Amino acid sequence: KIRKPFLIANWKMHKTLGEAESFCRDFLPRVKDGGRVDIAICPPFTCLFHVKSFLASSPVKLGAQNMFWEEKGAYTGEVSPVMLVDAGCELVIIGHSERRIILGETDAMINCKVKAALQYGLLPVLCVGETLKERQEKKAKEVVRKQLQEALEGVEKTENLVIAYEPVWAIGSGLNASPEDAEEIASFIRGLLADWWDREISSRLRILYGGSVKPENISLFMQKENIDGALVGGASLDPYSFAEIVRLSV
Ligand code: G2H
Repeated sequence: KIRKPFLIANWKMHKTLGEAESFCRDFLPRVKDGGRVDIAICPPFTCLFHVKSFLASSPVKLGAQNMFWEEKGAYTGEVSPVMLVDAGCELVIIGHSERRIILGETDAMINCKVKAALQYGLLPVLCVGETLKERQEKKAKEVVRKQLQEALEGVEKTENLVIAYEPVWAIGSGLNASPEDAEEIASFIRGLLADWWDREISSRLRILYGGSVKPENISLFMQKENIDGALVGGASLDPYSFAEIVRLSV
């Protein structure tokens, strides 16, 4: 593959400090040579700084699952890009469907977050994906195109971007998309970016699949031309299963 595989653990709202520490002790020795694959862990905010302390001599990067777009101010309950950088983050997940659906995050908010991440030197991992109803109505591409277009409105072409295609119906459901369906959308996304930006940049951007990825199915996704890795939820909570996913992704 021309693009280096990227495996990102999205812990969602899981793990106390103690549990995060025990994950690191079991997981990190299994991924010592980070040469062939990029790996990141996105713990909840409360664990970021603690997890960072274990990553010092490891190739694993630290990421957050969300952030606000302002640097500081009266935004009760929010966390800024500067705070994430300060805690040791290099990347941030933006626009995950759980935030869109449960927390009411809009494409306009996601656009502000993508811009803020780039401005403060964080790699945005932008999530897009259709619901089951939209897929059944054959609107998957239309939905993904709109989400991407609005999230990237006014964003200068950049290589500092990762796109995660996560069909909502495949998330945490145990029902993964077929690798063929995922590849079809990944290739559609790469085509859109080639049109909007340019072919050169689009061929270098990493597009990940997310939704019930596990050791049993990761290789099928990685075999696809336009899928360059995965955003892993449930299966990333267990250090052995996430290490196995990393091992099987190259
Ligand atoms: C999709 C994915 C990680 P899971 O949300 O972002 O979660 O692997 O549990 O489906």
